[in-house]
Amino acid sequence: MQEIKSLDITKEEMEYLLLKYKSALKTLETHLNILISDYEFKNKYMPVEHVKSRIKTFESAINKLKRKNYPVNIENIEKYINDMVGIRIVCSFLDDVYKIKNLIKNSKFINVIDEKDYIKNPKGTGYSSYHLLVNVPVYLSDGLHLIEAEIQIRTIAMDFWASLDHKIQYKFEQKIPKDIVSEMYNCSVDINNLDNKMLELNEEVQHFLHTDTNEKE
Ligand code: 0O2
Repeated sequence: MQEIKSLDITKEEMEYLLLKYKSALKTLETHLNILISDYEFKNKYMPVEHVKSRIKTFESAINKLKRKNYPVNIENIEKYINDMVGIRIVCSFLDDVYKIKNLIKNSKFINVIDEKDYIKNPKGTGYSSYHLLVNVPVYLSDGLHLIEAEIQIRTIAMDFWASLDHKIQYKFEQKIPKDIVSEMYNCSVDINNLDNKMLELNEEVQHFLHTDTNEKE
């Protein structure tokens, strides 16, 4: 709390910044829900298990600025913390992640400004996920504001690993013992194998259902 005070920002300014972030989150959530429902209707298939969203706390933004060696001030939060608004889309199978990613990229409403495929190129920790950095249009009384947001798309298996990894990181405040880091990496390899196995099984099931229907006709 002390550090938030040192940001030299009035309560009113902070509330207005939060209002912009909350508006961007609502807009993005609504648009994503529409896109996903439309996909389900047209394909008679729901690739998404659940969607989670959050506004990053100012404490967490300050810690991130420090980790990246930027001076801690409100301008740098707006400039360098591009995931103040965050949405996580958790999918069933590996190929669903790419279906959802393409759905968002083809949307006229959401402007994708950057993307990172941590599934094809996992981070050193073993972290796997697909990240899209987007601009969300928010219309306020003084006109259009483009607010950056991060969309993380991953399978339930990847989400299981990342959630537990996040808890471990939090407990050790980033100073995780080396053997735990290495065990977590090994677990991420197991998770990746499981995801591939589940994808194979699903393809087999689809093939079986398809040939079964064709034989009946
Ligand atoms: P939190 O608490 O989840 O919000 P960059 O400047 O682009 O290299 P940046 O902005 O950190 O760095 O982007 P990156 O690497 O794409 O990661 C952004 C988010 O991905 C993180 O946000 C985490 O949510 C998640 N992430 C990245 N690496 C890991 C990891 O090893 N384990 C887990 N559990 N999550 C990870 P924050 O702000 O760091 O954290």
